[in-house]
Amino acid sequence: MQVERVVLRQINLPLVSPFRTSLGIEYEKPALLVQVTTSSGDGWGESVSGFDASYSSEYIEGTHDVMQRHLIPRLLAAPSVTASAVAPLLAPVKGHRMAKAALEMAVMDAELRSYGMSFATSLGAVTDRVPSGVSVGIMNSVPELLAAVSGYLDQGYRRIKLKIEPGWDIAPVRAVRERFGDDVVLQVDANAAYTAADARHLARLDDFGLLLIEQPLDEEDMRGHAALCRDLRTPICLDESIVSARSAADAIAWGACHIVNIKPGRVGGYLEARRIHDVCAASGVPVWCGGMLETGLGRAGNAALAALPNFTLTGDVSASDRYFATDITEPFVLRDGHLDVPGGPGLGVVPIPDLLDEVTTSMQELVR
Ligand code: OSB
Ligand code: MG
Repeated sequence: MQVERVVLRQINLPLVSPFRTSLGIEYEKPALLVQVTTSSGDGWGESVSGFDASYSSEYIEGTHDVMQRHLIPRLLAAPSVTASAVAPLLAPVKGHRMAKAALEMAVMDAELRSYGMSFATSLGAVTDRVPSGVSVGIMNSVPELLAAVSGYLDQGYRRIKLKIEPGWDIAPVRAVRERFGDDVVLQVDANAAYTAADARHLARLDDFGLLLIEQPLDEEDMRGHAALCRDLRTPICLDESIVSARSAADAIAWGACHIVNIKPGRVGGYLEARRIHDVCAASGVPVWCGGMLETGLGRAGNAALAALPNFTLTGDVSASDRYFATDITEPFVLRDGHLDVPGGPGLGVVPIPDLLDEVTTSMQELVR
């Protein structure tokens, strides 16, 4: 299959409520979408890079730039491309995993559609629905947080993740535990807001029966995370630190995590995400699927990934209405606390043209 044309489209979707983390506050969700036209049909991809470079070094304008200058020319010049060939083809360009992930996703969507095969089947899914968790941002007050958590539990979410930072950690976690009880599956995510010197403070979270603490320290602080693994009773999960199957294998070997959050965008695509799943499975390390407030496109792929056998923990794959009043695809809905894994060819969803046009802020076409 040959890539004949790539359309880059930046969109901006308003969020139903602001999402605050230790990294900052987001009112809207930008995304860079990729539409490839190949000799075997079209495919869609979504980059998870954001406005600023706060979560990782990648950001949407940088993603756009490296795609058009360095990555897409390689795709267009290749005599034959398959999803599996995308990463090797783009490997001479260092880094930029979010950009590479979106391009691989689009090629994979086109390829699988041409076979009539779903992402789920192709990746090795073993279920047709996945339990849904929700990531709850930092709020202005504990009562506001309790109201938000109460609403999500009423909707049926199976697991609550609280964003934490210094000054918003022990008290909100205690309040949620006291109000909703020990049966609520509860975890926290610090997005690297602490340092090794905070170990004693973080150990106070051990009182609350948390499933895990996600990325407490800097993404490069492997020794610090290994020390926390030894000193805390609560399991440590890595997000930002895990950028490849190799880094996952290293983190496990160094005792730097008990659990891994897998985000396809962060690790260069669904195929590397599956390799991380496999490495973790071989080491007895459970994984779960993270999220980056994706549109229905990324959500479709994430739901498929989350259906693999070692995704034994509930992911941040929430329903579309947790994020957007109107998604750009048919919305994902919560049924009995689960999302259905799309079973149609490729991602199993496509953007709805009118909805897409409404939120598009710029477009660029590159041809062979
Ligand atoms: O650390 O998991 C994170 C959103 C943006 C950037 C980083 C993170 C998140 C989330 C949201 O927690 C998860 C979701 O998509 O619901
Ligand atoms: Mg995280």
